[in-house]
Amino acid sequence: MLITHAITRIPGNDFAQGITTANLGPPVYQKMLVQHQKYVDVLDDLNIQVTILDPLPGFPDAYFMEDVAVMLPEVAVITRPGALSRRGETSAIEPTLQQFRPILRIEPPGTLDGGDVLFVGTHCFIGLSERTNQDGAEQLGNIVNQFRFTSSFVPVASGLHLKSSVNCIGENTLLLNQAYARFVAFQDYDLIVLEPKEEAALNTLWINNHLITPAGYPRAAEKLATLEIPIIELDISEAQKMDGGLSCMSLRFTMSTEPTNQGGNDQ
Ligand code: CIR
Repeated sequence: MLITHAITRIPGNDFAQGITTANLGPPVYQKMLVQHQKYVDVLDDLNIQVTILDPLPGFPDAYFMEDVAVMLPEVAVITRPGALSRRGETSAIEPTLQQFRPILRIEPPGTLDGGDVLFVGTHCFIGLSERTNQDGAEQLGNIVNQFRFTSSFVPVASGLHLKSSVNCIGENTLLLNQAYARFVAFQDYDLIVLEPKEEAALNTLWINNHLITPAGYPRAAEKLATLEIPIIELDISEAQKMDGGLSCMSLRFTMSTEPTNQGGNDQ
């Protein structure tokens, strides 16, 4: 499926106050802005029309757009983020989403972060994590089922979100860690497994027949090269210091009316 649109938000100068468990040193705002702009430039180069929102004061994690909504071909589902400090981000994204899709919502007591939602073709894997609870996962499962997607739940035992540890990087190919490589749920796919010291590269994006991967993981880059599609490496050191990766910094979707066999905001 061709991704035609993305929504990003410029990180605010309070971004270092966001939630983080990473121990990678203090993040630098100017560097963050430069890296974020390069990320937007890459989407632009892939012919994606990027809507760039202003920083959201008081919400230092708000540039991690992926967590606040799940895009289906017919609707946008506004999530209910698991972290209390991020709940208010959802009302801020609503006017922008309304320009593209009718809105549905995850309702209390459900919680759900978009980082826990992985589309592979017409299947939607939903991670049960510290951010996404059973009720939120069931609500999203019911919604995607109404729009022709199947769904299943996957426990998230390590990493922040499901997509910290497994991503779809080809029509039938998953990039995952050693623990998920043993999961029954993933055995129907071609698997590329990364070793623990390169797990940060698991959050690689497959967009418009390109792979966008974080810079600095040579073994991962070698394995990705076997897929023989163009690879773009991006330095995202400052987002990584805030527990972020490539997928979280945009909400990606298609406005194409051509029939597709894929959906959701991830391919
Ligand atoms: C958080 O803890 O919510 C942010 N500091 C990082 C969110 C990263 N989002 C993602 O991986 N989808």
